[in-house]
Amino acid sequence: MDIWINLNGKFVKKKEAKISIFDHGLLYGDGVFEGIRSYRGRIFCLDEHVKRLYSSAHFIMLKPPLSLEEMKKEIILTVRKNQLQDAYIRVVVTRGEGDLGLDPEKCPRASYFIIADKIELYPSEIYERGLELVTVSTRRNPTFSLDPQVKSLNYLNNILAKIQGKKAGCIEAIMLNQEGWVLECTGDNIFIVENGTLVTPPTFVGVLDGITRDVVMKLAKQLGIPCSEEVFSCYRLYNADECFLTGTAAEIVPVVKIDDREIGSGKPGEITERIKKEFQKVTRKGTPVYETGKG
Ligand code: PXG
Repeated sequence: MDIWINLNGKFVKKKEAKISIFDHGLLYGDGVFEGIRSYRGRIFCLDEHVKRLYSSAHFIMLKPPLSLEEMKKEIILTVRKNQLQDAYIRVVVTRGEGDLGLDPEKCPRASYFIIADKIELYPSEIYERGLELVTVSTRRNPTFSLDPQVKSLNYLNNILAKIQGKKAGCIEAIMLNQEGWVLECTGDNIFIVENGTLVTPPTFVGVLDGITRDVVMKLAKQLGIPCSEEVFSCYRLYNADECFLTGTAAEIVPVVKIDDREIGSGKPGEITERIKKEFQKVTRKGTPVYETGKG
């Protein structure tokens, strides 16, 4: 079935949704993006995602061609136009068309597009049995080179790590920083459980301030599970009682083996399962797509 793409505020069919080969988003990765989900016709954490998109854009001095509030409306309209209930939404803002040359001033108009499509989930056995992961040698871009908070169109650092992980037979890979501290995966944050306490790396070591990560920390508080942001090494990772990943696409994924070491019992942990259940409940509380009068 054809899907409708929102290209600069106009709905066009997938086949006709084209951007210039001179767009600096393509030529240089000069742009920003967000990945968002809707559950049962409700967009989860819409405000948080759009805010992060605009913060990423602000950091790279890119002015989206519409306001934050207008962008939220366009996202809602795109999900509605495609009559989706459970969707994966990709919002991209690029520097726009320009001459060759890095200079962003060569691009007079920023461009944006929104894709809302059916969500492709990881196979269910991954959630039931848990993931096996490896740490890879590709280090995460340091904050002083490109702040990992910026969800830029240049994801090559993470793609290189993903390739390494896949070559080792894993669908995700754990990235470290230059000092060897555990950071996150290529598109997911990481948590460990130690003696009943959740531990996740603090954002200052160079991890994305993930929206799912934040939701999980809030859920842990409500459930009375202690949670702390701490820098940790592979030693603590291998010896944790439990481990799981968080991300918009993946939600909560148990991890049962890392670098050939079993984590805890080698099965998805009890606290991981509790968090997963609670997370599924909160995803029902997103912004409704079909109830408001807009559009
Ligand atoms: N770390 C990184 C580096 C990410 O890119 C996350 C953690 C999780 O953050 P959220 O806010 O989603 O909880 C991300 C974001 C995809 C895709 O299409 C997903 C992300 C990035 C790029 C592509 O699956 N996840």
